[in-house]
Amino acid sequence: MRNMNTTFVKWGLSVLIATSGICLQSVHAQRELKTFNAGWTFSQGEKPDAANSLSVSIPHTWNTDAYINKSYYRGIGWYQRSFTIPQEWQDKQLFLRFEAASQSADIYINGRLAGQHKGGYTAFTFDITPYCSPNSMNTIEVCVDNKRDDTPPISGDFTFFGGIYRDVWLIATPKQHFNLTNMGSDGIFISTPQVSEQAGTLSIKGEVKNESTTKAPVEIEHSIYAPDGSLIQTLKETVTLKPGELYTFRSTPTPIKQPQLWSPETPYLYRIETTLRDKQSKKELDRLNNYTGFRWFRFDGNEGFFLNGKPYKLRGICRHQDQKPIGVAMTDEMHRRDMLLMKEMGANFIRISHYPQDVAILEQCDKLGMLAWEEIPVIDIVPDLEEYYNTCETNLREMIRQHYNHPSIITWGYMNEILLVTQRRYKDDELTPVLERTLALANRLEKALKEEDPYRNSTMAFHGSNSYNEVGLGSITDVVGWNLYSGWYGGDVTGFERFLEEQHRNYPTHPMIVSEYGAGSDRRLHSLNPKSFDFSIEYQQFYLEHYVKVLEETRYVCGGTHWNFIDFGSALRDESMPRINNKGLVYSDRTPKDVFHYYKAVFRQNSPVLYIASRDWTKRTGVQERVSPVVQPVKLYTNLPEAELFIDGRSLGKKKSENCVIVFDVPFQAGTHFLRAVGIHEGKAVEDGLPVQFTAIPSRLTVQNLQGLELAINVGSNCFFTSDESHLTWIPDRRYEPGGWGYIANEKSKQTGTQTEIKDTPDNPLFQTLHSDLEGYRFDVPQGEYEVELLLADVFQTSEKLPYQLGKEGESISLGNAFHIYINGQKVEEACCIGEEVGYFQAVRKRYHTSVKNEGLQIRLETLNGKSFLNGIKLRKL
Ligand code: GCB
Ligand code: CA
Repeated sequence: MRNMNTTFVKWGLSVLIATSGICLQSVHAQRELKTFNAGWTFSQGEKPDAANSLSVSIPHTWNTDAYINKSYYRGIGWYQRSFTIPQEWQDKQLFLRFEAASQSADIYINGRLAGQHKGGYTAFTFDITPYCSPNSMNTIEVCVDNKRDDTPPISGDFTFFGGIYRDVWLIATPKQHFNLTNMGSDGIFISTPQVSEQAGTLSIKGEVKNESTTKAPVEIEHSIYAPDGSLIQTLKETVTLKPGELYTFRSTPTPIKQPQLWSPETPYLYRIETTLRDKQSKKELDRLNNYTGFRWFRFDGNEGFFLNGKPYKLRGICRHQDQKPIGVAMTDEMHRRDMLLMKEMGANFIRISHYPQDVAILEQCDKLGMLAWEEIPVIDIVPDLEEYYNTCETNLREMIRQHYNHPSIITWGYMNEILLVTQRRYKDDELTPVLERTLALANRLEKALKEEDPYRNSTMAFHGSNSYNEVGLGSITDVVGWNLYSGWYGGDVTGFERFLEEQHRNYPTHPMIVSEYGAGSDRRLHSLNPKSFDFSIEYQQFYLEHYVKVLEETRYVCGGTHWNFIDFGSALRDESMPRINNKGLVYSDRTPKDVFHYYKAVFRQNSPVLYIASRDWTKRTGVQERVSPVVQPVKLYTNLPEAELFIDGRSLGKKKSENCVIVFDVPFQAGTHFLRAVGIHEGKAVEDGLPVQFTAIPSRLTVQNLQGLELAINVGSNCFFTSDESHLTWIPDRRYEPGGWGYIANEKSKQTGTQTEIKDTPDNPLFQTLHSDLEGYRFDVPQGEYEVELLLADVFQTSEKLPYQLGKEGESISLGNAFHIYINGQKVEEACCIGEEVGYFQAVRKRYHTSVKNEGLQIRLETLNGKSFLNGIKLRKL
């Protein structure tokens, strides 16, 4: 492999030079473009409402409410602004380009409909010249609608943010120009039909438009520049354009000898500058720059993926495009930042999921070196609606034409888990027509895809069910993607490799990508005994350490794309962080989770990674037996063969890494400790250091250690939960032992939980886990005055099952739970019936003051009807 750093520097310089060249010339260039983002007003509702409009600038979404409400606003929004046309533009052709408006847009200029577009993720450009008045104020109104059933997506595990959430551009060109209205593309299509180490062929196709009423003799020139900026070839063609003509040109440059191949490690880009000139005067009319790269690739059912003739594991991630709290109204630099982070992590592949994204993403893929799969959002189910099929096809063609020139793209996709909701909603005879229309749409999209782009592959993503093969979807695309969650939504992690083996055995010629795998995690939750669906940081690590190893070791799997790079917005999701799908490798604000560094250690074998994987858990708590240290595991992620860990300068020894993981048993005492890890790479020390604060909770309560102690227990859970609000840690539930404290259970008692959101608390996980039918809780405390706090939420009511909660059933019903609560024999709650009185899935906190003589402190629950339960308990000496 090449030294990445030098390549980067080299590349960086050449682009700098190239771009500054463009800037200088653009003063004289005939095409002018500027953002049209500022100065809009916005109002929500069927009709524009000037009285209730807000000033906004684009990018904009009206759906920041989706971080607060399940029922976020889906409907119509109106954008309005006015503008005048500069004197110099009077004879020009004017275009408005929207990079995206979700999910549909109708554009009115001076009250006349100037264009309509459906699809919330592809760009569109309209010629607005005929609608504008050159000498007076013009108004533009855009009606955007994010509640459409004829536009994909109609279902999916993410928020369908509405609004004009990507840049808008105003473009002025002379009457002769490259075609701007070919499905949102820039009218030039560059491909590399044959590439080898010896030569790379290029094909340039494009369209020129003559808007004038007279004929126009023009010349079209292509200049091809090498990655270092040197000109290597120029091709010229002259043509006389008829009035109104749309002329298609095709050029085949002489093959480039020994091209500098593009790869994630060597992202060499060739620039193709295409210039349109007036034939006589040589005056420049229009000019565009496109970048291409020479690479070839193939997906193989047995041997995996190959890039430029060599086996190449696709080490990837999927990426959504939002960021809490602003939603999808992201700036270009935010998109670019995401790509830099993925690159830093060592990824070489991105699944741009589940829809086309900002061109800033594609540009970064080309420049930084990241292979890409891009797709349209046909998700969960295909409706019975002709207009929907048409929109799907249009959106697919738009995506391909708009991003055609990006060498990073290797495959296009068009369906995700399309049988998931289908099979849940329809059974037997009812299912047949739905399967038929799904197959018909898949075949139609496959055909369109290959018409648009014969040089790339096609892909679909399936959920872990063989039915895709049985109904015939499995053989439509070139590559099959599997979204596999064994060990999360059901089963255990080894179900992952078993599924892959079985598929490979039965369909050995299908090239496979693991298009999704992931587990949720919440920084507030930690466990020494992690379990599936506990949302602890530790379970996500365990799950991913298993999956990544399998992906790395299984040759026939082309690669994987972790779900998802970010914690993303999904308004309908409940779980530990309602409205956020927290399977990210980085938090919403892009702070990396510790597990990001596991990927980094595995993916970046050539640069040393040594990382103490406890940034997500720097404030630890544990239960201490008298004065003995509390031993807790501390993990290192490293690609070094071994490393040593120190606590406060004292060595805990050296350990060998396995699968880029080392776990040390670290003895903690109350207070702040400094952890330091040291390893050796090529004779030089590699280090990492981290302060960890430890809080010790006494296993036996005494007058001394009760001073200032808040003994808080996350009843029903194996997890430590630290509240973001109070910073208090609620420790895992534990059984009472004489002299200590804990729960008293009987054979009916059960630790259980719910994924449903609990209202009126930011501390969802605390209330989502509970212990039912307990005898009670006991604390052997010395005499004194105490405050006892009980946390209660009745979750025994059926909750709606969401389609993407693969395999998870709704909660069991048990209405009318009622129980008495006693503290040291005194009844403090008579027939406590939280569900009926306060509401189900509702957080309740109750505090009681009590005096203890010699008997210790006992909380007892006595069931009257249904179940008794306790979600959390806290004890404090007054
Ligand atoms: C899937 C879906 C994706 C979901 C993901 C999940 O299979 O394709 O859209 O977000 O699972 O987290 O459940
Ligand atoms: Ca709990």
